Amino acid sequence: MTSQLPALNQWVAEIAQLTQPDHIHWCDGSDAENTQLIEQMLADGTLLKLNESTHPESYLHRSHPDDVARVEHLTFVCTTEREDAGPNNHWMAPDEARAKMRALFAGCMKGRTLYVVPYCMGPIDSPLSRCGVEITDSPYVVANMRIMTRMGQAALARIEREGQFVKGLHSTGDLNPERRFIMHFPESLEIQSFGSGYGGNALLGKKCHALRIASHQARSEGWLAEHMLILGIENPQGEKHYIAAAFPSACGKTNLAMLIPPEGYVREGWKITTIGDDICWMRPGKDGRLYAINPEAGFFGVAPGTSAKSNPNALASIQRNTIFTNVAVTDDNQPWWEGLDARVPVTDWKGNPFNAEAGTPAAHPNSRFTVSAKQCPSYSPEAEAPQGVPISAIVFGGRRASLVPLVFEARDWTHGVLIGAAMGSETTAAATGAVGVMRRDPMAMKPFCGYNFADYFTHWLSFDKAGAKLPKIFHVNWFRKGDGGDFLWPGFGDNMRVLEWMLKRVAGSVGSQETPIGHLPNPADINLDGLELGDEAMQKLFDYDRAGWAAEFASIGEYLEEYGPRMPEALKAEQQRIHEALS
Ligand code: TSX
Ligand code: MN
Repeated sequence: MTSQLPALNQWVAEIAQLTQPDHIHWCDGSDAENTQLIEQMLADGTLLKLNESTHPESYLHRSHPDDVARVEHLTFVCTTEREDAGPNNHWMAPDEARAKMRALFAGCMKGRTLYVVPYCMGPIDSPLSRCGVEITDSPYVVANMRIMTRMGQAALARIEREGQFVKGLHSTGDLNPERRFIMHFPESLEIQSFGSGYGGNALLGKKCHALRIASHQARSEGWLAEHMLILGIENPQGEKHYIAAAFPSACGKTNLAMLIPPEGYVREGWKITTIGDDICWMRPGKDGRLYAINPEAGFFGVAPGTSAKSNPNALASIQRNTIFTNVAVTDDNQPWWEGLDARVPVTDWKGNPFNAEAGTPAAHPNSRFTVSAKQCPSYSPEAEAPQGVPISAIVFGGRRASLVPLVFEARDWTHGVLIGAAMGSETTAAATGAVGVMRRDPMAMKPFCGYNFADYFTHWLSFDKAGAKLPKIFHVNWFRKGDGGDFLWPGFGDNMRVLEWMLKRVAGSVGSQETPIGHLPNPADINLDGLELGDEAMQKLFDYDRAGWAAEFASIGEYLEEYGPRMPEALKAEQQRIHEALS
């Protein structure tokens, strides 16, 4: 098979010439094709079938033990000018990168099948969507791309119509970490990934396309490609609002996207719906508001910590038609991970007998589930709307044991951009090993912005122009601890109370305490019915420490200096204004 687009046929022929596959398969995305691929992967051990009665049509994949996460030190943005990639990216000259990758790809598909995977990021009929084609030699990648994107015939038809697509080339190679690179060429809309089969490195539609390449494209076309969940809130009057939120890893983005409100809220008729849990593309509409789509079609979620308590909607989603990667297995062949329940698994993520005494986790801390968003009970029909959903509030957040209050609101757009640029989070054991160290991660985009952060902040500021009806910007912290070391806020479903306050602020129906760091809630304006917060919680969650914030703003100033002379003056001025107001 070939396509009706000569440029695509030519590219596939060129890559086949370079990589020398035994077979070429153009993916149509059909059920029959998927069934055939799954059977093949079961036969060669790439997939293991899980318990059919508890988890119908679900499979376990065990990756190479050295290939379990994204590899930031091997991820490059290859722009002509080094400065365009910025200090936030590793850079390599495009010619040098191409030569390096060409040598790796030469002959790498001998004995393998080359799959041509056409995909669409976003609803197939949305003007906000963008298409790509991934060439890969991994049937596991094909099966995951089928869940995570609109993959196959319909995407190919759109690509043939538009004539433009992101070219993604991927091979697992020999999985040698010494021969592993993830290269991005934003100027020519190309991605080349070699030597890893892991999600973020291999499912090129996700981080590589929908964030790194798309952020670059978004800048030149006047939109935003962000690392944000999107959720819908419906109040008892039936009014719907949409919120986009960015958090660094380990802050529970997927949990917030699928939040179940406290009982009292449900009884009154409040509803939360899920549009997306990871990526948000937004563009100003004719009315000046920002309209958002989720470019993905599925969830590639972290398994550990997912339970009936932390996220019932996620757990319900993954009872069938799910690909699990690097989880443990129980004696009756069910997937298991730390934090799921009290059972003890028999096999660890590497396939070895699990030894509970050894003190190492049974599931890999970065083990994952891949599942269609349509299986999520809270999935919103609006997620398929071609025009997207209008965003009423943008939320930034981080994991901060001290200083940062539960919620505050930016004074205006520029202040909000500064709050996003200054975002920070404390590391957890799962991420690094060093626990509790504050890392700044502007807009949760540090690993994903495909161009210079200084230019990125300038781009964000540019949305504040005549006729714009921009969302309000908030900052939240679910992770404030008391002097005794306990979390002061119950979090999870109770975060609904904070979301409700945001909507009241959007409606203009409540006031606030004005402080140099922004608008803090009057505690009486947040519904705390049914919660028992002590004096320490009330004080620390709803007040701010002036001296502590003065030190924080000094640190923010130093941090922003790192992005050099391209930093927008307006952002530096905003930092200085607040720093002075605090001293
Ligand atoms: O996801 C979380 N959210 C957002 C939920 C919508 N987590 C888990 C983070 C790891 C991914 C949270 N953890 C949240 C939260 O709001 N808050 C906390 C901290 C916390 C942990 C446990 C309790 C309270 C707070 N309480 C008990 O375990 C009883
Ligand atoms: Mn993410």
